[in-house]
Amino acid sequence: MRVDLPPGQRPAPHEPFGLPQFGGVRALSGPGHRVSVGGKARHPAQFGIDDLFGAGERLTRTSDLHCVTQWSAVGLTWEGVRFADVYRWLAERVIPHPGARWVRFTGLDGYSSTMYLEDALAADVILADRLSDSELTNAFGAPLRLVAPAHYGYKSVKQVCAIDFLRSYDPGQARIVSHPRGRVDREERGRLLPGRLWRVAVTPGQIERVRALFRADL
Ligand SMILES: Nc1nc2c(c(=O)[nH]1)N[C@H]1C(S)=C(S)[C@@H](COP(=O)(O)O)O[C@H]1N2
Ligand SMILES: [Mo]
Repeated sequence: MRVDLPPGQRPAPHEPFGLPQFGGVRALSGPGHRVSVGGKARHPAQFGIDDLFGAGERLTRTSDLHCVTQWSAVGLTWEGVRFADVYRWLAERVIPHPGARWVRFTGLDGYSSTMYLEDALAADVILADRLSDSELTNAFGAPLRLVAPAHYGYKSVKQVCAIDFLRSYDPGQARIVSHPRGRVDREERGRLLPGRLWRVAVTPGQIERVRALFRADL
């Protein structure tokens, strides 16, 4: 087992890794799954996954997933296309407002998380439809999920059904607890406390209390 996890992270204690127990996993919306793209945009529209995937080269990338509640899943191999390629394709069609510097992803369960657009355009951020050489399962985000490895897991929205360009940050389901940027290397765990304090104050055993107190999904 690799031991070079970022500060304050430990290996996920369970297999399969992750949070499906917290995310409200929804059944697939069927082969005709559409993604609504809009927000501050001139021509909001809906697109199929094939449309979005036609925007870029399909690639396979291995990365780690760091949940802010301190577990990390290492060596996950995702397949998909870069969000940056999809964005360029979309931008020509929906025409986002030039001042829209944030992008919100929403899942079928209603969960949403907003990334700083510039962060989402990094080369390692992909929209994935496959994990470990298999189709994604619903629990891990089928039919389409975001994978933003440099950011805490709360940015990696599963079952993406909407992408909205925004002029300001929307905390979504992570409420005031989440950090607008959420970068792991800066330990931007949340807005309320600096990362290193967060880590000490919010131990994995206390996370349920934080979730209940702020009604936050993390
Ligand atoms: N649609 C949706 N996406 C979501 C969540 C969720 O509850 N619903 N939880 C987020 C959080 S907090 C984390 S850590 C990761 C966990 O990803 P996994 O379930 O694939 O492990 O999904 C993120 N994406
Ligand atoms: Mo998380």
